[in-house]
Formats: sequence, structure tokens, C-alpha cells
Amino acid sequence: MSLRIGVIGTGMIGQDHIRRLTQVLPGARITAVSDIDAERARSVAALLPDARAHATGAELIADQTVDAVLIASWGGAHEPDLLAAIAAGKPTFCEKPLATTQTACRAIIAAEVAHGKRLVQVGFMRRFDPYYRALRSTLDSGAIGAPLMFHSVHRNASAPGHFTDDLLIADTAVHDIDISRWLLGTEVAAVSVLAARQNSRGRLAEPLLILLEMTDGALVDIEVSVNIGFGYDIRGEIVGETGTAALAETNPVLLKAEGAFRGAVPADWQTRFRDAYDVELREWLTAAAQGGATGPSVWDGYAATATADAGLRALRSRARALVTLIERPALYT
Ligand code: NAD
Ligand code: ISE
Repeated sequence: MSLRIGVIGTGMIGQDHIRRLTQVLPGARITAVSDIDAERARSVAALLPDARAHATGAELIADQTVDAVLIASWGGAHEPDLLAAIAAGKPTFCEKPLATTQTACRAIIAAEVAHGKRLVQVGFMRRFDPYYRALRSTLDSGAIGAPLMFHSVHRNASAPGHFTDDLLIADTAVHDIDISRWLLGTEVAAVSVLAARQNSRGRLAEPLLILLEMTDGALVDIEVSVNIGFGYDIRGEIVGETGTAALAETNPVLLKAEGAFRGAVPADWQTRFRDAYDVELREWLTAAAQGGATGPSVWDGYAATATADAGLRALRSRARALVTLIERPALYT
């Protein structure tokens, strides 16, 4: 039987997840949608065979035809819908960032802990990407020894009009923060940030160089850019005690002709991480059908937001900022 899903936030990625759940993956049906832009919700519902449009996320969560919830609204709007979904005991997929303040993240953790079992998966899709998974397996195999450093590069072709300097860290680099924690298996202790000479192609203070000091002494440097123009460029290299391991380029074919090497650069995150989003939602459906959640947790969402917060403090003060986390509840160990 299909899992009946309600989608809150029917913008860019909300619609892409609806496409994935209705056209790519088996086992799901969209029975409800909602968006603060009521017209957008209605027009998305009209394209689905049995979805109704609700005025609010709360109404959608209370709908008896909704077994599980997918939240793809703006980060600052996630908290009330997550709290309502947890209170209703409905498995939920929530796009990153979990929430935009640490207070909101802690309230979500408290609600899930009080519920007694995991219900929420957070949309850190890199953990499902075959390239990052291969990088982690290589590290775990011992082939390069213990990790000392991780170099992470996150370059976007262009930034949407509403983008701000803060979003460079809180919305974009938050992926690198999460994947660093996942690859290295430790939390972040401190963050420093430097802005390079400004890219004259854009209006934002980028590129940024973000330095994470992990709790075991490993270091991570993150280059984040949102105006490189030529495409979407994601790189990662772990330096270990006996070797290095790097993400391969994503081309199935490397062309050599007319005295040159050629391969395609993905245009955007939809293209680069297409397979990762599919696996991420497939794994969510499997866990949600059993009433629970696996994968990136609300703890991971909280740790990423707390680290991004330290990054924002470091960006403003030009000083190293410490990351202080609450004690990790047993539910997330
Ligand atoms: P978007 O602006 O295209 O869509 C967001 C939608 O949410 C809009 O239609 C907006 O009207 C709606 N919305 C806002 N507040 C709402 C509320 N309280 N209730 C219902 N609807 C509400 O943005 P987007 O690019 O689709 O991003 C949405 C979320 O997904 C963000 O958290 C973003 O960080 C995340 N995202 C993740 C990835 C990824 O790679 N994992 C990629 C893109 C976006
Ligand atoms: C966007 O919200 C994402 O999550 C993408 O994965 C990221 O590359 C982009 O920079 C963000 O704005």
C-alpha cells in the first residue's frame, strides 16, 4: 500500500520532491499540499490526482489522509510544522536547515525525545550521494589512515536575488558542515571565517574561506562561492596519515579531442545531486512506512545550525568562535 504524504512548501524543491515521489519512486501518493502562497498550493494540487490544498501546515498535518509529512518551506518556517508533526506522531522529512535558530532546534529535539523515538529525517542529501558514500567507505576501510584534514569546495553558478551574506553560511555551507561531521565522525569545536577579495560578478561578500576545528583536532577548510558562473562545482578531499582520497569528477565520459580534455560541469544542485535526492527519499519512505526515521537526525540538524551560528559570529567579528552544544540525548547516540 502507498504511503500518503502531505507536502508543506510547494516551491522549487517541494515540487521536485513531489515529482520524485510521484514519478520516480514507488510506494508514495501525495494526498495534501500547503503553501503560504495559496495560489501556488492550489496549482500544484491541481496537477496531482488526489491531493487537496490546505491553507496551513497545521491543517495539513491534522488531515486524516496524511500518513507522513514532507516539509520544504523556508528554513525559518520549519519549527512550528515540525513540532505539530511530532505531536501528531507522523514521520516527517524536513529540508535543511532544520531550523534557523538554536532555540528552535533545541525545542524540536526536546519534542522528539519526549515522543520517545525518531520521527524526523533532515534533508542533508550529500550523505546519500554515491560519491560521498564511496569517500566515507574508503576512509572507513583504513586505506588512507586516520583523517587529518578535509578540504571541501562548494561553488554555485549564481545566487538568487534574495540571497544574503548570512545565507552563504546558514543555507549553503551548512551542507559542508554536515558532511564534515559525517565523514570525520566528530563535532566541530571552533569556527573561523575569512572573506576573499569580493567577486566583482556578484554583490555578496564571497568567496568565503571557513575553517572548522574538529573536537579531535582534525581541520576542515570550506570554500563557499555563489557566483562562479561556469556551473556547480563540488569537491572534497580527505588527507589521511598514509594517503589521500578525493571525490571523483562526475563525468561518465572524459573526451579527448583537438588537443584538449573535455567533460561537463553540472549546471546546478538538481543535476549534481539527482541520485542522492532519489536515494534520500527512498530511504525516508522505507523508514516512514514503519512509522519512524533513519538518516540525518534532528541532532545533526541542530549541530549544523549551531556550527553555522558560530560561523556567522566569526564572519562578523573576524574572530575565532567556539561551538557549544547541549548534551547529546541518548536517542541520537
Ligand atoms: P522556494 O522559495 O522555491 O520554496 C519555498 C516555498 O515555501 C515557497 O513556495 C513559499 O511560499 C513556501 N513557504 C514559506 N513559508 C511557508 C510556510 N510557513 N508554510 C507553507 N509554505 C511556506 O525555496 P526552495 O529553494 O524550494 O527551498 C525550500 C527549502 O529547501 C529551504 O529550507 C532550502 O534551504 C531547502 N533546499 C534544500 C536543497 C538541498 O539541496 N537539500 C536545495 C534547495 C533548497
Ligand atoms: C540550496 O538551498 C541547497 O541546499 C543547495 O544544495 C546548495 O548548493 C545551495 O547553495 C543552496 O542555496
